Order: sequence, then C-alpha cells, then structure tokens
Amino acid sequence: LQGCNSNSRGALVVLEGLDRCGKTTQSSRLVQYLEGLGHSAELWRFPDRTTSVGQMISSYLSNKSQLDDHTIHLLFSANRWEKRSLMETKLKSGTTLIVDRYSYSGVAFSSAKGLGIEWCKAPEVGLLAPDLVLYLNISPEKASERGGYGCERYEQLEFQSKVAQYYQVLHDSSWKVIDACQPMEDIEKQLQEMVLECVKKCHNGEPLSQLWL
Ligand code: T5A
Ligand code: NA
Repeated sequence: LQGCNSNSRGALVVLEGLDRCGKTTQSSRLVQYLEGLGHSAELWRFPDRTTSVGQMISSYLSNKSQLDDHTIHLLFSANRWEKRSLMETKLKSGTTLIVDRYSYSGVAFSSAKGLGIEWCKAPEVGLLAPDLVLYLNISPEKASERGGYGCERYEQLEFQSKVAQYYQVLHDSSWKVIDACQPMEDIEKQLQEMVLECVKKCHNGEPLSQLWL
C-alpha cells in the first residue's frame, strides 16, 4: 500500500559522463522501463536546447557563436534554473525524472577549461539535488571510437580527460559508477536495479534536498 501514499514523490535521477558514454541511449531505456512498470516517468536533458537560453547554448556548442567562458557557464546554469520550478512540481506530483546531464556536467566542463571549481559551483547552489547520479564510466579513448564523435566543441581527447578528472572531484554519496564499456543490455539491467531502488525510497518519503548548500 506504500505505493498509494498520496504524498509520494518521484525520484530525480541524473546520468552523467563524458561525451558518447551512452547517457542518451540509457536514459530513454530507463524511462521505457519505468513506464512499463506503471510508474510515471519523463526523460529530460540539459542543455535543454528548446528554450531561448538553450538556443544560445546550442549555437555555441556547434561553433556557430563565440562566448566568454564565464558567460557560457552562466547560461548552462540559467538553463537549469529556468526548469527548476517545473522540475519540483513534477517530482512532487509523483513523476520520476530521468535527466541526461545536470550541474555536474556544468561544473566539470567549465572547470576543465580553467575556471575555478568553487566559482563554477556557486550558481548551481539551490537547484534540486539528485537522489541518484549514475556515472557512466568510459575512457576518453574508448568514447572517441563511438559514432558521431568530434563534431561539437568539447569533443577532443585532451579536454575530455580533464573533464573526467573534475568529475572525480564531484563524486559524492549519491553517485554510482557503472562501467560504460559493457554491452548496452548489461548496463541497462544494472541501471534498472539502481533506479528502481531509488524510486521506492523516494515514494516512501525520502525528502528532496538542494545542491551544494
Ligand atoms: N555541457 C553540458 C556543459 O559544458 N555544461 C553543462 O552544464 C551541460 C549540461 C553537450 C555538451 O555540453 C556540455 C557537455 C557536452 O559536451 P550533450 O548534448 O548532452 O551535451 O552531448 P553528449 O553528452 O556528448 O551526448 P552524446 O549523444 O554525444 O553522448 P551520450 O548521450 O552519452 O551517448 P549516446 O547514448 O548518444 O551514445 C553515443 C554512441 O555510442 C553508442 C551509441 O549507439 C551511439 O552511437 N553506444 C554504445 N556503443 C557500445 N557499447 C555501449 N554500451 C554503447 N552505448 C552507446
Ligand atoms: Na556531444
């Protein structure tokens, strides 16, 4: 009967990792899995390129525009802030959100460019904290062998290695690290177990918290 608790909320689950680690593939499979079990679930992604801020980010990522490093950092953050209240509403109404990239990407990628990590974290403070972060672990070399690599601004080996180092620094107790070089189906099964456990915990009243306070 716990599932019938009218106050039960959805889980905030984030997938993180280097470019081409398989986040998009696994996020959509997770949403299908949860829906198949009768849970309410939605797939979200950052950057959300559909908003006007998101369009500026998209243009920057595809090298169609140039922006100062601080400026693009704050735009990525603003792109999460513009979705924060909808995120909270969805979670409180019982919908689980599977989110492809979040504040950890924001901090890891900008720090890798040389911006101070504390400066990078500051605008993320007060965003909703994920209940679970699934880090798909892959070496930059292996990731670069996958399809489509090399088209966008950040897809270079040396840069991706720095990003991986900053992800290490951000790793906290909400993280689970998964070997992203396994076959897709094996990764999928491992993620399903982790997410289901998290969804149950949130349904049973685990409180929502905020990032980096
Ligand atoms: N960024 C983002 C910031 O700098 N600051 C921020 O705040 C945020 C939110 C765009 C860039 O923006 C940066 C980070 C990024 O550089 P994006 O649009 O999410 O972010 O781009 P990517 O994360 O790079 O998305 P990709 O689609 O490139 O990578 P995915 O989603 O990790 O990988 P996926 O699932 O598309 O798979 C890539 C390829 O690998 C294959 C797939 O079939 C596909 O061809 N694949 C596998 N192959 C073998 N074995 C497996 N297990 C596989 N899983 C997938
Ligand atoms: Na990419």
